[in-house]
Amino acid sequence: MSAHPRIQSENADTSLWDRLRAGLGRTRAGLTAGLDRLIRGPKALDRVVLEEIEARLLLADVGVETTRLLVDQIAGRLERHELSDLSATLDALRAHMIELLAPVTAPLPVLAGPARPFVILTVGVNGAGKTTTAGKLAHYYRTLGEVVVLAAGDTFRAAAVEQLQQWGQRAGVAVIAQPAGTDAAAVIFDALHAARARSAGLLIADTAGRLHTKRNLMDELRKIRRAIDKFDPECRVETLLVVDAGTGRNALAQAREFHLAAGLTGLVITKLDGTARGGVIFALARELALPIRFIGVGERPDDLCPFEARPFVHALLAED
Ligand SMILES: Nc1nc2c(ncn2[C@@H]2O[C@H](COP(=O)(O)OP(=O)(O)O)[C@@H](O)[C@H]2O)c(=O)[nH]1
Ligand SMILES: [Mg+2]
Repeated sequence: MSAHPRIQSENADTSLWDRLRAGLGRTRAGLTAGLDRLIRGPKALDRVVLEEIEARLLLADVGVETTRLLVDQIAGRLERHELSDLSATLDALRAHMIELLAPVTAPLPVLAGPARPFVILTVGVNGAGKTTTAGKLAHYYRTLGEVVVLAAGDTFRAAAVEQLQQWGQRAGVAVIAQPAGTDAAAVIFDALHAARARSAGLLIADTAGRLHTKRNLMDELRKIRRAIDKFDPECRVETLLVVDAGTGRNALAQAREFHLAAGLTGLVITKLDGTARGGVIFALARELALPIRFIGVGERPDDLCPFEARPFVHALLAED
């Protein structure tokens, strides 16, 4: 099992922490920029500040219910005069946010048996970042010392296969592919044999998100699962839904549908760097209760962070 590098703490100057912090910059700015100007002089915090925080949480797509939950907890403490200034208020908010995200903090254990690779399937709608995430994951686990094989399971366009091959080259990982139009389940079945032949501990399979109907898409995912079972019913499979944070509440609807059809085991939330609406992670955590395995904070191989509640929240609500 690979040991995940831990994001030490908000104080440690690790590159992982830097990327996380940079990646969350837009959401952080939306949540915190100029908040201190609302509090003038020795005047204590009041309802106005709380309303401002509430509005900002909503704008960041934290969601109505989750925002209410967070704000109510802060309001109670304000009334009891437990929070003397903005700093204390943000501390309290962070603590409640960490509580919300702690249950979905669960690093992905890559447990491969003898001659039986662990399988990661990236699934999700077109453009969510599946292929990019498959490539980043290959890089990530390769850096941890795993032998990794990539499978080009998006067989709809030649360009999708080429995109994954480029990622394979960058990561120094073999890519098993067949010409566009081949059955995806057959490609993945092939790739499983290739992984076994290379004693690979991990097979990461990309899939298509653009089948003409939802039904076709879900049938295809089931067919892929059957191919893996046929290879070895004891194979452990992580079905990772890749969702684009910028799609806001839509991410929730997608996740529910994919969960029903494909039985998700984890989430990757991508493009947090490109949005001020990174708060959607709280709604996803509360409403789906699925482990958030990784977050995407850019387009480079290193722009993938294992998800951990505490550093995430500290990067999100840092006082600049
Ligand atoms: N900024 C940013 N761009 C990303 C991230 N993940 C993916 N992308 C970009 O999103 C676009 C779609 O990604 P792709 O992997 O092709 O999506 P797919 O259709 O789900 O396979 C590409 O231009 C990627 O470079 C991310 O975390 N941050
Ligand atoms: Mg793709």
